[in-house]
Amino acid sequence: MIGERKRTFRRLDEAYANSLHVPFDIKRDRYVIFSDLHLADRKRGIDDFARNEMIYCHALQHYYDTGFHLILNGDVEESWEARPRKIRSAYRDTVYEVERKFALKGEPWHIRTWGNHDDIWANSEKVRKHLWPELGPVTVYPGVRLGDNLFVAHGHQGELLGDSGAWISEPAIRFFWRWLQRLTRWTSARAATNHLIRTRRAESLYQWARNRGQLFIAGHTHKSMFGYLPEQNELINHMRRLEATLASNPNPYEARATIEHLHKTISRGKRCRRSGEGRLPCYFNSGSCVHTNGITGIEIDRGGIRLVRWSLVETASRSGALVDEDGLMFTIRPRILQRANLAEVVAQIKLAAGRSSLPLALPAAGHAMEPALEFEEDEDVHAAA
Ligand SMILES: [Mn+2]
Repeated sequence: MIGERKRTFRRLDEAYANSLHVPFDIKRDRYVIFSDLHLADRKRGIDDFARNEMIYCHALQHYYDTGFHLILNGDVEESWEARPRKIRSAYRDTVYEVERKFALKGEPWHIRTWGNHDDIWANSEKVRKHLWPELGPVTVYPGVRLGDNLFVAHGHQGELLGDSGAWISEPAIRFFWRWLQRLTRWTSARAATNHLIRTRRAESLYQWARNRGQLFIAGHTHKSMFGYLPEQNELINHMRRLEATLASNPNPYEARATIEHLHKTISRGKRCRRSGEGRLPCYFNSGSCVHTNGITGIEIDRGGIRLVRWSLVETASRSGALVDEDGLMFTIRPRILQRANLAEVVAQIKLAAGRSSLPLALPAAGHAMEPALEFEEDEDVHAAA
C-alpha cells in the first residue's frame, strides 16, 4: 500500500484535473467559501449545524445581497449519519431556500464540490434525485479552479480512513467499508476531532499546494487556516504532550505513528528554516459551520482574501435583535479574523514554484478518474446503525 502523502497528491491531482474551471478577475470578483455544514436531520448528538442555522442563513443572504459568488466546499450534507430525504425535509425552508437563490443564478454564482461525508454527490444520479428538487439543475464537482492559481477542494482526498473507501477499487468491499463505518461511527469526522491527524492532513495539503504552485483553499479539518501552518513550537508541544501521556493513551499505535510523523515534520521545518526556505502562504482552510458559536468562511473579495467568522454577539439595541430564553439580546455579526492582499500572496506562490526544482506539470484535463460510487445505498442498514 502506498503512503498517505503520495495517495493524497495523486487524489488531489485527479480532483484538480477534473475540477470546474472558472475564469477569474482578481480585481472584481467576490467569492465566499464555506464548507463542513454537516446538515443532518436535526436530531441531537448528530446534527451540530442546527444551532448555527440562523447565523448561516443570515450570512448567506448578506453575500447574496452584496453580489458574492457562493462556493460550498464539501461535507454540506452529513450523509453518513442521516438519509438525504430526511436532511432535505429538515432544511428545505431555510438552508436550501437561501442556497437556491444562488443556484438560480447558475454557475459560477453557485458552485458545489463534494467532501467525504457527502461523496454521494460524486454520483450524478443522486444529485439529480436529491439536490435538483431543492436547488434546480446543479452539478457537484471534485474541485473548482478560479483562474490559474486558485484551487478549491474539500481536502479529504487520499486520506486513508477519511476518504470513505473511495480508494478501494472493489465496489462490494467499498460498500462493506461504508456500512462498517456507519455502524460503528468509527471514523466519522475523525480528521475534524483529532488535532494531530488534523495537523498531519494540513501538512499534506500544504505540501501539495506548494509543489503545484497553487493557492489551495480546503475544508475538512474544521480548523481554519490562513496561509500558514502551526508554528514549530505548537508541533513540539503536541509531540511532548503525546509522549508524556503515551502510557495512558487509548490508541497507542496511532499515537506512536503520530509522534514519529511530528518528529519528521519538525526536523523538516528546521531544515527549511536553515536553508531560508520558510513557509509559503499557499494553504488556506475555511474551518466549518459547526463551531459552538458561529461559522467561519473565506472571502475572496476584489483583490483581498479574508478569513471571517459570523457569530451571535450580545447587543444593547432592541431593534432587530434576537432574544434568548434568559432575555439576553443578540445580533448576528461578521468579524474579520485575518486578511491579506491576494495578488501579493499569489505572486509569492508563483515565484516559489518557479524557483522550485520539483515537477510542476499537471495532469491533462480529462485524466481518468475512478468511477463514482455506483452501488445503491442500503437505507435499512443505516437505520439499524
Ligand atoms: Mn470532511
